[in-house]
Amino acid sequence: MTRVAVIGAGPCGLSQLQAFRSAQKNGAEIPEVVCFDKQNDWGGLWNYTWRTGTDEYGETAHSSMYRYLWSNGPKECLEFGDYSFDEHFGRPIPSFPPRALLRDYIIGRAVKSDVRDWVRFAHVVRDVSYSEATAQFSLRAVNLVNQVDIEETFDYVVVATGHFSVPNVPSFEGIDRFPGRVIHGHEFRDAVEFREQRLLIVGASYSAEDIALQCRKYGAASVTCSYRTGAMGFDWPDGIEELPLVDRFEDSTVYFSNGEIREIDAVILCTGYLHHFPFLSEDLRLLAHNRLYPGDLYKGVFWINNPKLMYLGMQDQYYTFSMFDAQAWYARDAMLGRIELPAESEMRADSKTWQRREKALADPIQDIDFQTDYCKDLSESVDYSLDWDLAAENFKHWEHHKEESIVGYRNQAHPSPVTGTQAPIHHTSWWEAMDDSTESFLGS
Ligand code: FAD
Ligand code: NA7
Repeated sequence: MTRVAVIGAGPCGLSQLQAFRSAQKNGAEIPEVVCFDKQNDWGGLWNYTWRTGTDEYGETAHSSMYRYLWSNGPKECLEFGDYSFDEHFGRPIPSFPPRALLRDYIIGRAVKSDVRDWVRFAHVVRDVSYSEATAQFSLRAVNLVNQVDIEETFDYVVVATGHFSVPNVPSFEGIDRFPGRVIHGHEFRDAVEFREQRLLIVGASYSAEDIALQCRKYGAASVTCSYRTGAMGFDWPDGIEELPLVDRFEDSTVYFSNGEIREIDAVILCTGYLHHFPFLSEDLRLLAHNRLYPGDLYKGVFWINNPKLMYLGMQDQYYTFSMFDAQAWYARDAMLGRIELPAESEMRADSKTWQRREKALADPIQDIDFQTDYCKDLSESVDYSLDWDLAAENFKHWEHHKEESIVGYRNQAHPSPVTGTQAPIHHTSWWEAMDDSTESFLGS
């Protein structure tokens, strides 16, 4: 029997399991699917943990999520085509749910599809290599509970290990003598820790934006964000500012490249993450940074050198869960032989065409159109549908709302691309909502 290994039971891995279950429910014969996850539970990054550094098994702690994290994009831009928020919650809910509700939603579909038995939890994958002789992959994993190695062979491997867990950590002159805390966003857990402190945040993307707002919301004395390429440029609330890149630290004094100087109590490096696949042999390893169309992947999924290896979710992400589904459905249909992949030269040419277009993108609106076209391109070939144009419109409104008010965009509501339902406006403005519990959010 054909065997498929899925590495990771986060949103991408669960999309792959869902894709196979859905085909099976529609009468298809499916391969044996074995999913490995190093954590004790599914959900990937959405499993909040207080742990930083290493987990209970001595493995690197996976999650980069923190307390009080609310969805940073409208839920109507990530909704599953085959499992709506209305179905999960039994009624329309506002557009920007806190972390716990999104995790509940992801897991709700997996529970409904009864795929838990396919997952081996607390199993870390250590080595994957391909043998031309047998035309199979050999995979070694460790059962972290009893420290027993297992080695098995598979016909296909799907890498769904995410790329927001291994921090990119730059250094700055004098930072080694800075007297306060220096952490990466990956280790940030609770904004309350920085109450009354003067905070420096390095970086100018989603993590910097959200952690700056969080820390100020929960009482940081001031937040100075430092950018390398360009400022985020929002109309920040009182107490948050942006300066160009840090030049050097002298004890607790920070000197910036434009000559400004600030006294700082703590530093959070929001400098992004590395695509990191130490468990793959060199010939299978994707080299990429956080971009919309990472290299050497056909359809953004298939490893062109050996398309029996697939990667899910390796893109910079506007779309998340629905894009992962479109990828997983497409990967499934290739594995089931329903889609025939073209010759290597054609795959390379197709990937290059997307990358040329990616290079010419000039602003977030064009980025959104690009990723929408990518999702449509995938989903048009498989039995996965939602109103991508409506989702794209939601994203564009969201971009404008952020420009209008960075503390206010989460007070807006959007229509569902799956059911058409218009979300209600949340009962409390996000800037004033300190309680992110499910009870408080749902108002029940
Ligand atoms: P992950 O969620 O990272 O899951 C990967 C899984 O692989 C994990 O369970 C891990 O344990 C497992 N794994 C890794 N290595 C191994 C190994 N060697 N062996 C076995 N298992 C392994 N998206 C949104 O839509 N909305 C948001 O508001 C949002 N906020 C975010 C906030 C933060 C701080 C971050 C970092 C990301 C956020 N995202 C958000 C984006 C996020 O990338 C996706 O939502 C989603 O979690 C990606 O899913 P994934 O399955 O690719 O990766
Ligand atoms: P991103 O979106 O990859 O952004 C990384 C940021 O870090 C970006 O602004 C980079 O600046 C900056 N960076 C990287 N290296 C440096 C150095 N050496 N010095 C200064 N600044 C640097 O990662 P995020 O963590 O913000 O977001 C990841 C996900 O988490 C995202 O999908 C969200 O949903 C949550 P640049 O612009 O390249 O100059």
